[in-house]
Amino acid sequence: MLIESEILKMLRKSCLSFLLLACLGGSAYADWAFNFQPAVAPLADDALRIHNRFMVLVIALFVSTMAVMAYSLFYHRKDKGFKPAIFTGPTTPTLWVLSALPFIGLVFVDYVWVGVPAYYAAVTMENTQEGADLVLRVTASQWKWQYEYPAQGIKFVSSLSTPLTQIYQGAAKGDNYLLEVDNPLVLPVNKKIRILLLSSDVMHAWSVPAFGVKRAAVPGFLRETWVKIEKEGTYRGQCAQICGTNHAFMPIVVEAVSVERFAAWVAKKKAEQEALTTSAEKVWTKDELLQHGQGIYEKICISCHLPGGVGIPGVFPALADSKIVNSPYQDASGRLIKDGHLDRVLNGKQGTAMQAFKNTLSDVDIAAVVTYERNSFGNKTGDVLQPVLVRKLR
Ligand code: HEC
Ligand SMILES: [Cu+2]
Repeated sequence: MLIESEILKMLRKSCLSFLLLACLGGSAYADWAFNFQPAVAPLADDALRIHNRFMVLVIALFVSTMAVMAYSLFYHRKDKGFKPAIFTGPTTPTLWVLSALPFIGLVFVDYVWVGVPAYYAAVTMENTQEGADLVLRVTASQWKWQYEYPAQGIKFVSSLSTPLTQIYQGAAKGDNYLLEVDNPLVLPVNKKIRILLLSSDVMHAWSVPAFGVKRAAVPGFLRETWVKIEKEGTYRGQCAQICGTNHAFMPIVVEAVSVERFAAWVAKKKAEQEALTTSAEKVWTKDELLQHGQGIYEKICISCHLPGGVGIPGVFPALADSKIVNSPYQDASGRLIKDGHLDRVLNGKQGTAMQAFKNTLSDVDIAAVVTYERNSFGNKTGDVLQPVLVRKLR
């Protein structure tokens, strides 16, 4: 690997000097990085190694063929009186050998140096189950990730936390612009993590370059991949499959921590979830619900229904003055009204971008956001939906 990295280093240097000479005064030198993110997992090591070998081969071929061509063009040119030989392929045994040798050599080098490792890398990539210490279920949806640890009984949603002002209103951009989330995924280092990938709407892809992991989540299929993170740290990725207007707004943040810190995090997360269950049982005041609901709206619903609930005519309906939002969600006998407000939020609308939120939002979240919508944007139903009722009707 020494030669490969030396060559890459040289390449980087020459690219840099060229850039510097061409346009820069030297100030941007330190910011300019080339090559992949450092690999912190076996799959990324493999991918990087094979990629580098390919690069070495391709560059060697490019340089040698171009050199022969340039030499021939220059020294065998017509104005030097050079008479071209006319033949269309090897005619003598010597020529046959000279043609066959590079071919065989190339096939051999390709096969042994790149093909065999690539084969093993591909097999390793698919070996998701053997020796797995932990199972993680990832469900993609427009435009967020839901992470679930079935054995630990933990489930949460992770979505973009970059303020909208930075995106739309020209506020100064943070260091991790569009690469930051509210609830990062937390994983232990040096454990094999089997990742099950699902999608609840369209195709997405879970991709973290430092792990060498990039796998599409396809609706109706269960896809798998795995990772074993070898170094503690924060790693960032993004959805890597164009999945709609806010495709750029579903980043992935992974905190890789020691096994002990992971255990502590699991305990904390479980306690939080239990607190959530108890808080769903109490009676909430209207103000509490409105405040919490506004938070949920601004985090999740605003990307489609927009600030002020104005929507985009013909694409995302306005919630301001919406018939559904301003009509009851429950009939006289206390049953959920089909296509009513609560039903729409719980169950979504099949075949549209309005997804079912019953699996990703808690009773409190749903009660709050529905109450908020019914009493905001000029809507004045005045009613309050309690979390206990959501639990009963969901
Ligand atoms: C991915 C885009 C998207 C997101 C995010 C989204 N919605 Fe919707 N929503 C839609 C679409 C599209 C419809 C229209 C569905 C249809 O054709 O009836 C809709 C319809 C609705 C309606 C019915 C309005 C009407 O008059 O038809 C309500 C209520 C609603 N959404 C609430 C919410 C809430 C609450 C959230 C956040 C928890 C949310 N939506 C998040 C796309 C979205
Ligand atoms: Cu996506």
